[in-house]
Amino acid sequence: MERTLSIIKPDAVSKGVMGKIIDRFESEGIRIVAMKMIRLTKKEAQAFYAVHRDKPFYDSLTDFMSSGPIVVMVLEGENVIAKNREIMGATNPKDAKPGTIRYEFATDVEKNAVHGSDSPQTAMEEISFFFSKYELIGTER
Ligand code: IDP
Ligand code: MG
Repeated sequence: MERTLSIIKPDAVSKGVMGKIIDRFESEGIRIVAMKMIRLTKKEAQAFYAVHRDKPFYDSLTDFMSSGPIVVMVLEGENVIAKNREIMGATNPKDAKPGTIRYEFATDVEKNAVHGSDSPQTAMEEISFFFSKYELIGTER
């Protein structure tokens, strides 16, 4: 059983498609074991995306990610890291397959509706960036 971090980004929250995105996960049999709505500061967005700090889009991306509320979730299921990436679709919605979340709901390559961890290591780091063990259903304590 695997866990991954999912974020519904500010563009999707402001478009009013939170429920539709959550429905996609539930329809695929993925369990949601933690969820909250928050708004990141610019500094927090910079820390979350630190891996991209040398990219030309870093400043704009972190402005966007701190521009409004987001929904952070922990998804659980078999192979859920890869499965979520598949349901999300390609980073650039122009390359995303029909039926994927980004095909349906993304605005452009930056405002692309959702985030998903890309490996077991980043999933663990990203989950603990947002959640304590008290907020993760089914975590022993
Ligand atoms: P991912 O979200 O599909 O894993 P990453 O390459 O990790 O894609 O990039 C993180 C985020 O940075 C993307 O989801 C998107 O919001 C933004 N981003 C990636 N590439 C570009 C770009 O070329 N221009 C603007 N923003 C980008
Ligand atoms: Mg990524």
